[in-house]
Amino acid sequence: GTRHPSIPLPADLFGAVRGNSEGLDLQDAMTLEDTASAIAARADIGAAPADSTVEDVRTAIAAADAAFEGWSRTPVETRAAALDRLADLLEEHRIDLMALAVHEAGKTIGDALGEVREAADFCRYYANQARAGFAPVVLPGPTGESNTLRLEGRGVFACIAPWNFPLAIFLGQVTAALVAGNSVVAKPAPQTPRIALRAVTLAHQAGIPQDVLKLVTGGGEAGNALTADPHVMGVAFTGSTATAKAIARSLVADDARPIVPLIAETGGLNAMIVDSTALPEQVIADVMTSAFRSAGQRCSALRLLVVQEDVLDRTIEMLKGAMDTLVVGDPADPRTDVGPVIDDAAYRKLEDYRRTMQDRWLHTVAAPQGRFIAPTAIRIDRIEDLTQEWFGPILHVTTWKAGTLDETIARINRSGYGLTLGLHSRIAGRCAHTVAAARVGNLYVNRSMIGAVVGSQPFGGEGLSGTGPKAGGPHYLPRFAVERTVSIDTTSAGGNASLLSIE
Ligand code: UN1
Repeated sequence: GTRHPSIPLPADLFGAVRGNSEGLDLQDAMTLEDTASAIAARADIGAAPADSTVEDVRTAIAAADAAFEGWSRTPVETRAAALDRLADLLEEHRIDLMALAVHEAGKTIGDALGEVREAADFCRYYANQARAGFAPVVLPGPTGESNTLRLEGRGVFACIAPWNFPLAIFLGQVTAALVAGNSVVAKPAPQTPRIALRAVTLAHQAGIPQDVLKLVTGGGEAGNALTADPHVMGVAFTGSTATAKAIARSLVADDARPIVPLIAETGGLNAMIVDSTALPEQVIADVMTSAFRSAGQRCSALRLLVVQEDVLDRTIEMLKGAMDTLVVGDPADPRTDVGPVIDDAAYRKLEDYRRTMQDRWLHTVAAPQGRFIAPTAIRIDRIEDLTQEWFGPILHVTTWKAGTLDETIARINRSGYGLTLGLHSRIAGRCAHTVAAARVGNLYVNRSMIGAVVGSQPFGGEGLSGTGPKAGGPHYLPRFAVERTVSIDTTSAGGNASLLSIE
């Protein structure tokens, strides 16, 4: 029969993890087999820390509040150097961290390595951004005046992270807030407290004072206590759109409370448009990665493949062949492509939906017993038939007709989400046109739609997908800070230069 393209084999997957970290070359340090057996040997991850009570959350906020002033006055270089040390520690302890990503979050080994790399990349990127952007700027001004613009921390920042990037997104939020001069109370998702605890321990080891970074654990109750507290001066949140809206409401509920920023990165209904000029093998490889890697548990993941009608049959044939090569199972096994979904509730929800749609299945594959959702492609008639984000390895497929590209993009935009969009086409004008018409934060042309690289592909959406600014981009850090302009009349003080050095 025909040889169908598949997603990369684990060995390639392992090597293909991208990042811009200048540190250790993790590939050379250990073979995949050595890494896998070291991770297997760490299967016992112990009990999860107990959930924080509302009182614990209050105590943590009070400690962070008291520590803020001192940290805020700590030179930017000192704060940045702590992040660089943390990046080094993450690399040094990568096997322990990867083991937690595998055994606590169900990540495959390739994804677990990506976690460590991305977390280290965030540390180094924000450290350098702060060095470049947080020095006071002397502005040109009227003669006889000195004008200086400074960026300073806001106070206690709450960082609320998701379970799907329990190290990278968790530390991305935390390190941005810290290097900008805030103290932080961080809450990981209730599914992944161990890896967060390990990350916070390493951050303290790297020189972040104990009270400058506090960890609280738990679900909605702890989260509410955190965001409703009037001492919290800003929130960074990644998770569901519904929770982001609830947080936004809690931030404005108290009339006496300062107006504080919410940086939210939420869900998506991400589509990929494929036209009849696209390279079929490339399309299939990119669809497989985008829809099924990480068991579809990325907010960037492909949910809706929109194929030009005349290449639909060929695309489905090739997709089926590629799906048949997927290995679903134990994430600690280096051959696995698709691991489990995060918990029983997620499994039930996805499996019920998958079963409900059985008469619309284009294809599904074998999956072992347990919390595994079999990767499945589902035929839908119209773009509008996909009305919610199914956070798992479930791909929807529909069509568009030649001559309706504008309308197709408009219909995709009308979902209200605006996170990622893919386009596969070899018509140059079509790419330019899509770039102009798409309303998404990340548009990917002739490539996969996941795996945004820190510093190169600032990540985040608009509309129901979040507020921005984009993580791993040049505008992220300033949102964690207040801007203060100091203007001094240097003539009335007799030109006394000592007035200009503000203590
Ligand atoms: C998310 O799933 O919350 O581009 C974010 C990516 C990741 C970000 C996903 N860097 O796939």
